[in-house]
Amino acid sequence: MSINYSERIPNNVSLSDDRRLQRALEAWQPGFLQWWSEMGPESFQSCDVYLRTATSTDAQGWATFGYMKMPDYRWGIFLAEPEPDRRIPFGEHKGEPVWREVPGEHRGVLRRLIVTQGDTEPASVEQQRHLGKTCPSLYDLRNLFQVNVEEGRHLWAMVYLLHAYFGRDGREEAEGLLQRRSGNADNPRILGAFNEKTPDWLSYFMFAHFTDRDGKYQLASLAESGFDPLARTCRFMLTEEAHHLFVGESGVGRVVGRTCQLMRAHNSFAVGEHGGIDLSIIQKYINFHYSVSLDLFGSELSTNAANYFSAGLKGRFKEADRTDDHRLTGSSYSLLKPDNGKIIATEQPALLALNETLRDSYIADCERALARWNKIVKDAEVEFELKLPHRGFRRSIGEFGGVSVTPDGQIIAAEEWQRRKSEWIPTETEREFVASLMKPVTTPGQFASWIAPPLRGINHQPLDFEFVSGLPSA
Ligand code: BYC
Repeated sequence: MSINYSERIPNNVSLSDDRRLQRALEAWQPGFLQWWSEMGPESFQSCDVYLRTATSTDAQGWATFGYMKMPDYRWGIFLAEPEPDRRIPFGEHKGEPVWREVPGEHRGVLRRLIVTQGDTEPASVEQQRHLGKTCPSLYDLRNLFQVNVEEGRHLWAMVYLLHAYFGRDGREEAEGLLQRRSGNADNPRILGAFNEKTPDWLSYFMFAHFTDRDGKYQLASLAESGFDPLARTCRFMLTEEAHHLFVGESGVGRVVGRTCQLMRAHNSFAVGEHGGIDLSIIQKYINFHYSVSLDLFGSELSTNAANYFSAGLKGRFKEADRTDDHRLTGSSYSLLKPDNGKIIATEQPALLALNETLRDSYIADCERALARWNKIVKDAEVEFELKLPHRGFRRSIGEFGGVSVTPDGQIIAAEEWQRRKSEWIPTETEREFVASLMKPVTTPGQFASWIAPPLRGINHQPLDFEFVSGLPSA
């Protein structure tokens, strides 16, 4: 592996041997740094943050911890090591050697997939840029920044592919990734969820849990790709993704834990006056973020997805573990869809239903995490069960788009849904209440009233470790 640590861009893609690519990336880098200073974490750029940096893909290089200022983070390009004699694992080209270069006939589609993936990474940094000012602890602040710099690195990963394999139009797309802005009416990010606001830390933990988890499933599908550079890039990104999901799941779990503790102490479901967030509000946040994230999988029946699969560009989650023919010609899938006011199961070609197949894997994963949150509730001896809403609830994309479905899966009239929506998703008053709790806590070892401390610190550090120092004065 050729890593030249003295380079400005740490990498394991022999960048120093490729002058053309090096020049392209070095030309892009100032724009990236400009974007980071404009759209990255607001007010904290000169703080010292205890960060983990990937300097190589082996176990040691990848867990290097130390203080640094975020703009000095060494955003680098890392691909998982190549698998010798890797074969395309699915689709019409199954069994053929993987592509080391872009197959000409799939160039446009592949570029589009890479751009869509790449677009989410800076978008999430933009969505989260205000959060530092209301952090519930230094531990959480540090985790937020870790996630942010890694999303920046994931952008680098996709830009590397665009620069290295797509020539001039790749370079233009890489520029576009720095131009679009989350929530901007004229030039928004590509996918819906990445134009939503992340106004408070409960939203942030929900986003890191539900929306980053879409990232896990999409990256895992792209990690199967017959275009080997994409597969290897996504494999390495997945190792970073695990920490983001940990931040989300443990963050929500700690809020749930604190709420239950307050409920027990005050013998009441209403913990707002004691500085906690009621379980009923947490449930509404779950409903909101889960439904937004379900839309990210695209339409249930998708010729795009069928084409990606048949062409060998985007596989299924854990493709290799599946025992079918990996081509899906002639297979069917039982798909739920609304029909005349009811939700019915219909047989559909499996090839067309690949987005739904991936959504199924995601939903099963969300169910497992939900069970872990419910265990926190149960262990606290509180009578309450958190639930995931029905997959048709509040959807904008696909078969359920615009259909008024309740969390328990009943189709109702649009007016009734509008009348009752305050039972299911956070009201303005509830959002304002959550916002009112968002007071920064920056004393090492202390945590906001609405969230329990984590079990342990990062990298075996004690909880009162100064995870971020040199904070701006309030
Ligand atoms: N919003 O056949 P359809 C992550 C568009 S998250 C807006 O239904 P397809 C991360 C679609 O583009 C992972 N538009 O869907 C998480 C198409 O447009 P055109 C991101 C949408 O193409 C947290 C039309 O509707 N990675 O990494 O099969 C923090 C019909 O398309 C949406 C990827 O998404 C939507 N929700 O699948 C940081 C992987 N859904 O052609 C990072 C790459 C669909 O009519 N992307 N549309 O203009 C893909 O694989 C596919 O593009 C999708 C959609 C799965 C997103």
